[in-house]
Amino acid sequence: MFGHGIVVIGLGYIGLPTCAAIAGRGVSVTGVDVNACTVAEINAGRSPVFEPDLGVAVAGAVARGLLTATTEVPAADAFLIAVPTPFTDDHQPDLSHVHAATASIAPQLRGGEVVILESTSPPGTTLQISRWLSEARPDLTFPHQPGVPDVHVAHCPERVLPGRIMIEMVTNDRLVGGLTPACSARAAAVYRIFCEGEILLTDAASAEMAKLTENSFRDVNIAFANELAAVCEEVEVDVWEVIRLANHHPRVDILSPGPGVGGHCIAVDPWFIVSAAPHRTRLIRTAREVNDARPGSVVDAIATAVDNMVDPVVACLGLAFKANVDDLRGSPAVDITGRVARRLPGASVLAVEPHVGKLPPMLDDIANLALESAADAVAKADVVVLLVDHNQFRAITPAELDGKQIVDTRGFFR
Ligand code: SAJ
Repeated sequence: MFGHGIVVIGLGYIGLPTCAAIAGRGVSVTGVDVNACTVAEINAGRSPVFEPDLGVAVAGAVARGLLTATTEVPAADAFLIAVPTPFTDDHQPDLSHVHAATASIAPQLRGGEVVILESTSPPGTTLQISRWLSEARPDLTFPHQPGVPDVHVAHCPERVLPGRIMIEMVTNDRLVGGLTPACSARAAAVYRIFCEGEILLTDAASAEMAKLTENSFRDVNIAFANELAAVCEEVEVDVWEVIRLANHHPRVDILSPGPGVGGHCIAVDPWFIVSAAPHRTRLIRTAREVNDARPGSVVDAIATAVDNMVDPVVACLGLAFKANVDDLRGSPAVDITGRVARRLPGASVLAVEPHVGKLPPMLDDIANLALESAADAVAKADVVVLLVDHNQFRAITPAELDGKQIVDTRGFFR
């Protein structure tokens, strides 16, 4: 069925593991990326991104000749688009990468292919892809047009959790939303290659909304936890104890407060719902605002902790956007660490991130900020700020923290 191969466009945290999963089942796949360094790394059998078990899967797939990377889109039977869908400064979806990927597929179409959008996208994007393709290829028919289309188009959103991608890629249930039922059937065949979860057939717009809904559900729940944390601080009650107790109720399941919501999914996707229906999304928008306000509250708490100290040393534990990943994109911990160093020029700020060897560019030009090991940073610190609950920080003993001010944004040291 896939004798002319499968092409995956975008070789990041989703596209590359998808390539590895397909190749792992013995099916030939070509990965395409605009970044020539990424392409060269993969062709040398190495994964440019860290994710458990991905490196070994890429090495094996390349060695067996089942995975090749390139910067040019070749002809294929199936095209999967896994490129970023960020938002603009005013929280509007930026579909420029999806548009560019679609434009690069168009010249390769002969008829009979399926084009699948995996990137999380606002409602209507899959239909838009079909329209873009038909503008580029008026000689072919597409599913938004009457009749049997030459090319099928579907949305199959990725739903894997960073840190567990290689497992969830195979075991998660998969939403497959075609612009027509025939599009769904064609796209489902691609996922049957490697997906052991249930394949749920639906229409494209429902699949788009379902994916956005999942991440908004989580964002609203985290905002509730973060608001509770602020209330509990005010009334001097331990929020972690309150949530632990409340979660013993059989129908209550509150998530955890933290320093804010990071990454490139949960902090982004709710805005796609807001932008689709601005006057109907008071709750979803407010949740975003509550979560986005958290880093500022943590910076205030640190400023209060160092008040009256002379030449204080502040250790900020963790820079990643969440525990046990090396991904610093959209991380509240990076934001907080940078803001603390700038707001307290008399303080020495020690950033600790066991997963990176150097400070990220947005932090490396701050004079009073340096990268330090956990043990040394804690030993030198007057104030210890726990930002990310990495397993490595479990090694820090109560004796090491004795006598220091603690700002624990995740209830880690309780
Ligand atoms: N966070 C909290 N409190 C919590 C849980 C998370 O503050 O109780 C914070 C984390 O520290 C992090 C952020 O939220 O900064 C997001 O982390 P996450 O682990 O909840 O989610 P992501 O962004 O790594 O992955 C999510 C997943 N979506 C859901 O769980 C509904 C994943 O399945 C999606 O595939 C992914 O978004 C995506 O790509 O959309």
